[in-house]
Amino acid sequence: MNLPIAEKTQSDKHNYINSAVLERIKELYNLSIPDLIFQAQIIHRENHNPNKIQFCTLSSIKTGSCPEDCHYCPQSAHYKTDVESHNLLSKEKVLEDAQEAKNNGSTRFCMGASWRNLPNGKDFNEVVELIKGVKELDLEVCCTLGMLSEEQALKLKTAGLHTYNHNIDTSPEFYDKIISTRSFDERIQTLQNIQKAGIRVCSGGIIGMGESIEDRQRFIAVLASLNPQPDSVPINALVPIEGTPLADKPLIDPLELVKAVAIARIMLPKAMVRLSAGRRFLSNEAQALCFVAGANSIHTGEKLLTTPNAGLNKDKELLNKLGMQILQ
Ligand code: SAM
Ligand code: DTB
Ligand code: SF4
Repeated sequence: MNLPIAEKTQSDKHNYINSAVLERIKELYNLSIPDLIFQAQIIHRENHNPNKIQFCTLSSIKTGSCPEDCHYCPQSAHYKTDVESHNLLSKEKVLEDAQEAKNNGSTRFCMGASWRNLPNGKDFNEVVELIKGVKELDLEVCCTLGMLSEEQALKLKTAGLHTYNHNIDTSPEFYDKIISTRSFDERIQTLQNIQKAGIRVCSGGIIGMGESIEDRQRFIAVLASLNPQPDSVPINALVPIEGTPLADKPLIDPLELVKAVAIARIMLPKAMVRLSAGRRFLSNEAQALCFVAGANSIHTGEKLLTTPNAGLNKDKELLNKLGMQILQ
């Protein structure tokens, strides 16, 4: 049984996790990859078309100078990285990019901003206009703008926002080693605000930041214990960025990513499982294995938010080789 988010208190981190869910995840972790993928395929085929992948395009509508200290992030003002900061982009530019994303097969357009929390006033009003404009292009509109109050969430819902991305990033226990400026509880609070407003929740995290296997298990267990479960789960592989505290972390073993995808698929059967950052470092074969394990969405385009991505042509070629199609 899932626990409602509201019942989880600040004082007990373990409260985020349903113990039966965690036990099941531990069992799954002990399976061989063939056995794990077999189980994931059963669930995947019961809930999704196994030959279709959703294309989602990201756009960094406000970049850099972020007051948060997320150790992985090139946009944090705490670290010296190559990212060029800019304020909120114009509506013309964003809608042009959204139209291009649509022309290239994306059905979802996700606008990201490097805010601690979405400011009220001029920027808020401009974001509302962006949401309305992207929705008019008949795209699913997603935003990831930092923390959100319930009141703000309601206004964004009215503007036509389909989904909001806000990641828990890792286990509650490892979280404090990665971010000090905003707590795990605050992240959960934002997820609750989004969900209460009737906006779909997209929440996932990053593998490869130096977390233990147990942290990975607990990270997926938190997501799977949320009630309702998130509609979409992005699984990022850390992209080590020069200048950030995680710059020297080695790239994750792709099979660890396959495992995380398969377990997310089994534990969150209805969710879109999105293969996100770090995909460019995966071979075609590793990506194929992730799709077989239940990933059914990718972030496509030449760029993620600030870092290079696999690129549209490569993605189309890959789906072609695999005999798979873009989900329309
Ligand atoms: N500022 C907003 C926030 O933090 O919610 C939205 C943008 S933020 C860049 C979205 C997510 O991208 C983060 O939560 C993190 O999971 C992921 N991300 C950022 N930098 C990354 C990196 N170097 N490697 C992998 N994932 C990363
Ligand atoms: C998510 O979990 N991954 C995407 C999306 N949500 C917004 C962002 C990945 C960012 C990777 C680093 C960058 O390009 O700046
Ligand atoms: Fe800011 Fe988001 Fe980057 Fe954290 S992940 S530093 S909140 S842009």
